[in-house]
Amino acid sequence: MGGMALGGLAATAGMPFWSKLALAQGEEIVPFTDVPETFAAPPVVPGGILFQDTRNIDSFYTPVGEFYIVQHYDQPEIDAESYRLQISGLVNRPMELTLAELQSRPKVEIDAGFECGGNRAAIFHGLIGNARWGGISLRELLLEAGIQDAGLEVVFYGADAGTESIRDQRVEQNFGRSMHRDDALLPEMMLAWEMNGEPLNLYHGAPLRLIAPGWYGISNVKWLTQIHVQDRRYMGRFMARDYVTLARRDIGGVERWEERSVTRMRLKSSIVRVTHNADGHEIMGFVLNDGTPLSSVEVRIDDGAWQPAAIDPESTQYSWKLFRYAWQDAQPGEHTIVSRVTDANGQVQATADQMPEKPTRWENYAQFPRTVMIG
Ligand SMILES: Nc1nc2c(c(=O)[nH]1)N[C@H]1C(S)=C(S)[C@@H](COP(=O)(O)O)O[C@H]1N2
Ligand SMILES: [Mo]
Repeated sequence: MGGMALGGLAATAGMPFWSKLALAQGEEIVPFTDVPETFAAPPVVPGGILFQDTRNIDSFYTPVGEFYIVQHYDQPEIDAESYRLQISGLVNRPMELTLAELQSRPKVEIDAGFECGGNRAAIFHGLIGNARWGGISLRELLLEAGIQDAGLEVVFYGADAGTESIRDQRVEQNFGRSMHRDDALLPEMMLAWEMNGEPLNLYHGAPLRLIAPGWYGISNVKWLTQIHVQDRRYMGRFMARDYVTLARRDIGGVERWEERSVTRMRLKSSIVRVTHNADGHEIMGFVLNDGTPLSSVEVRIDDGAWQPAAIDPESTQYSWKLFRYAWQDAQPGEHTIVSRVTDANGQVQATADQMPEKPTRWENYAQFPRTVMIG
C-alpha cells in the first residue's frame, strides 16, 4: 500500500477489504447516541455548503455527489470553450492556455483525500472526501513556464470574487491562495480537470482546480484562472487573515500566540460508523494526514486497552485511510469508543486535553470519542 509502514496491523484475507462496507443483508447500522435523531446531511444546492453524513461512508472513493462542498464567494460558471489559464509574473515564458492545450500534456492521476480546515465535531467531521483526481503536474507546467529563481511565492487565483474590507477600504477581490515555490514544485501538486474519472463539475471547481495532496481543503483552489509567481508573500484574506490558526505554542523556548496559515493536514482519525451482523460488531473510521506514513490506527472501547485496527490496503500516500476493527463480544448498553492514529515519526494523535490552546476554529484534529448503544 504505497510504501506505508503498517507494522502491527491485522491483515485480512479472502474478500476485498471493503466489500463489507456496503451493508450486507442482515447487517445494520448501530446508532450513535451522540448523533441527534433529526441529524441529516443537507442536499446539494447551488451556492450551498454540503457535508457528508459520515455514517454512510461505504467506499474508498467518495461518490462525486456526496463529496463535501465549501466555497466562500459564489460558484462561477466558466465556459470551457473560452476558458484560459494565465501564468504570469516571474516566469520566462508567460502563458495563456486553453483547456485543450492543458489536456494535451501528459496526464497524471492521484488519489487525494482532504478535509476543510474548519471541519468540526458538531457535524461529525462531515467536511471530508476522497477522490481520484486527473490532470497535469503543476511542477512540469511551472518548469515549462520557466519559473525564475526570484519567484519565491506562487499564487493561485480563482474566478470567484467577493467584497473584502481592510480597515475601512472595501474592494472586490478574487479568491486566492499561495504556496512557497518549494511546495508548488513538489511532484504531487497537480492541476485537475477530472474527479473520479468524470469532468470536474461546477461545485468542485470546473473546469480546473489545484489539488494539493496532504493539505487542508482551503489550498485546493477551485475555478482556477491564474497562477502568478512573485518575489514575496501573498497577503490575501485566505492566506493571511482568514484560515489562520491562532494557537499558543512553544516558539524556540518562548511561549507565544502563533498565527499560522492553514496548510498541511494534521494527523487525525475519527470513528464514523458501527455496524452489526451475525458475526458481531464492526467499527470503522478514517484517517487523514499530510502523507507521512502511518504506523498504527487503534481503537479503544470504554476504559479498555488500545486495540489495533486494520487499514484499507487500497490506501495510497495521500488518500484517506479507512480503517475497521472487529468488535468482539460487545455487551448491551452504551459504550464510548475512540480511535487514535500514530505516524511513522512516532507522532500520536492528540487527545482534546493535549491540544494546544487554540481559540480559532481551524484544525480540529483531536481524538473524537463517540457513544453507541448496543441493543
Ligand atoms: N476558488 C475557490 N476555491 C476554493 C474555495 C473558495 O471559496 N474559492 N474554498 C476552499 C475551501 S475552504 C475548501 S474546504 C475546498 C473545498 O473543496 P470542495 O468543495 O471541492 O470539497 O475548496 C477550497 N477552494
Ligand atoms: Mo475549507
